[in-house]
Amino acid sequence: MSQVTIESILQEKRLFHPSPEFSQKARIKSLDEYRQLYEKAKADPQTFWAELAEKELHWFQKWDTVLDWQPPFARWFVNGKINISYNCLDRHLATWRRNKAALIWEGEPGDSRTLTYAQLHREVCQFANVLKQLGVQKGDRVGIYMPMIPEAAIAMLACARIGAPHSVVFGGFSAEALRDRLIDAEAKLVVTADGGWRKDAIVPLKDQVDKALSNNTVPSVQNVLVIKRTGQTISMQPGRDHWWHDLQAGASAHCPAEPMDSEDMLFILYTSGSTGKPKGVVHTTGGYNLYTHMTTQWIFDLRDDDVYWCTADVGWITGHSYIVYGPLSNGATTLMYEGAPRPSNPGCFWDVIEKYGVNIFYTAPTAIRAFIKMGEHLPRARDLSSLRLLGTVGEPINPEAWMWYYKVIGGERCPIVDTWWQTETGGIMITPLPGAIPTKPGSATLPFPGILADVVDLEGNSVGTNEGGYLAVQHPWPGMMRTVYGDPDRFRRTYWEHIPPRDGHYTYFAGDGARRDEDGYFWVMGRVDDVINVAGHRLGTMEIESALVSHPAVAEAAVVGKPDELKGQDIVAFVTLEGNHSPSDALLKELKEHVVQEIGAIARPGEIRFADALPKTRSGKIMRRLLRSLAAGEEVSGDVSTLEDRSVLEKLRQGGA
Ligand code: 7RM
Repeated sequence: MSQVTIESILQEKRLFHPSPEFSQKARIKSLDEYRQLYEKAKADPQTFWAELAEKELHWFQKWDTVLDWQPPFARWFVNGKINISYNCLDRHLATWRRNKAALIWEGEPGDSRTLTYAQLHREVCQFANVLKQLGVQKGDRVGIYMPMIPEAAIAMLACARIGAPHSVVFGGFSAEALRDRLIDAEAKLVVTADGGWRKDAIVPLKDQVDKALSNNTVPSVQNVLVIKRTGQTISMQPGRDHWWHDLQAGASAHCPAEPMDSEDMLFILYTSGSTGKPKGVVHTTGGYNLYTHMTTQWIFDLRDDDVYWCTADVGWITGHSYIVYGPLSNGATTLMYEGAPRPSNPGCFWDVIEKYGVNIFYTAPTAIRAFIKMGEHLPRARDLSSLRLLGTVGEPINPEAWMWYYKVIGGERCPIVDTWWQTETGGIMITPLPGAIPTKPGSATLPFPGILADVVDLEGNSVGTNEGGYLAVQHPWPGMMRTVYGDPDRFRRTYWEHIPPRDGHYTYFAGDGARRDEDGYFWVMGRVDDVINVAGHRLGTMEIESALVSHPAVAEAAVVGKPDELKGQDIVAFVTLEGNHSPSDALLKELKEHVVQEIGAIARPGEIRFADALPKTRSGKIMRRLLRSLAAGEEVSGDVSTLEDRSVLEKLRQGGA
């Protein structure tokens, strides 16, 4: 894979226009229309968002102030009363959509299920009543640790319905990682399943929950609600653990949606940063509902007869915003898939597209690169002619992968929306509007209306055309995170103080490097902090280092990312050992396994290198820049004058064990 470099970007001149046919039918039909919207929103963001909020969402009570901005704390639609579960379900029931498919689920192995809006509403109400029966009240946090089954979405919507913020933990995280998150969120109840299917094997989710809760380390958790999925034997702790199907049987399907304050917390979602433990990103109700609603509608150009498929897991923000809330708020048909491409079924994605006639397909560059490797013959063997729009998210897409996606999957007829955004932003920020904005392979193009994105230096000044800088946002937007759960100070430090505020004017620092070309198009280069993006999964180097150091054999660890053809980046760990341990293949394996135990399989280091010492500055800081070059197999360039002991570098270059 070619790396995303300044040179490759400057060379990329190809421009792809949407077909006139696509543009004519699109929600936003031309570059002019986009520019008008953008200028309108820029001139008066509050009126722009207020008009959409009024027109597009149901409110129990209208707000009295559109935006209260006490930097860096924003409140949108102040004193408005709204419920996102109502907007995703109830309001569609009074229309012809009542019996429209809301959720199509394709499970493993070969299971499937379709829920209409009326059926989904019914199950969500029952689930909400069961939560209440188990003592969950408005404001209580609920942990959700689930496979990709309809009940994951049902649980989220049920929490939203009664005003209990959810905190979904990706089912691939370990018991330790789950425990940390449940403790931080002080969850009162956990929703899980006996197991989930993952690549021909069962993930024992309930066992992990038992482990996470063992020895009463999470005293806040009073009940565990278990969905039967795989049917394997699990242990049920009397009084604490309950089968969903038992309780569902007696649950009423009537449960009015609780009118929530716009700024009531909707969910916490943990994400990795450069320092410390993962942060609990807090999103609230009204602004998030509006932002995910509008971005879904305009970016995916949703029409009522579309089948829309986003391949993310609900454990990530993409699953929250673009499998569940955004599509359902729009009354769309959203597809949820439990499976993943694997050797026994490498063409499964194309089977799903053909089977359901998927029109809109949203996936990650890492998946696209894996498809390329598996071979063109697989998608070519399926009828993909239903597709009319493609999307990518999670990491920069290299132009070759973009071209392959465009040609082989999209048949050169589908626009591609390369969508840049983050857990923190709640929804997509920089993206083509597919009928309006011509695309360039590798560029996320232009900001969504209402988003004042820029590329700046560390003083907050815009940098020149094609100059590198930091991706930043100048004005609050409805979907932005409100705080770090329990740590408002960390919120301020992490996002609002890297670029010093000037005259009370605050700038959001995204943590990505970027540049803008002569057309104003954004080219996102990747993280500028100690976050590694492995196959679209965001991991903090420090988390992995802490996991390694918690092993008795490890004295010190430094983790960096190295370019990887498939995953974008892979994890390389440099490790020094305690005196009584020596490098061996067995220890290497053990350390990798240890990281999996501590965090989850997504954090398994691709490579561990044993070293005598780590390169440090005179003040004792690990010189990651050197390690990154070493990991990538590049010549160590640049200034090494601050390196304390040059012989360390020599030894590392020669390679450890
Ligand atoms: C949605 C999501 C956020 C980080 C972000 C970037 C990277 C995401 C793109 C991208 C280039 C894109 N949330 N990123 N999308 N980089 N082009 N279209 O991924 O919180 O998990 O990660 O992902 O570095 O800061 S996330």
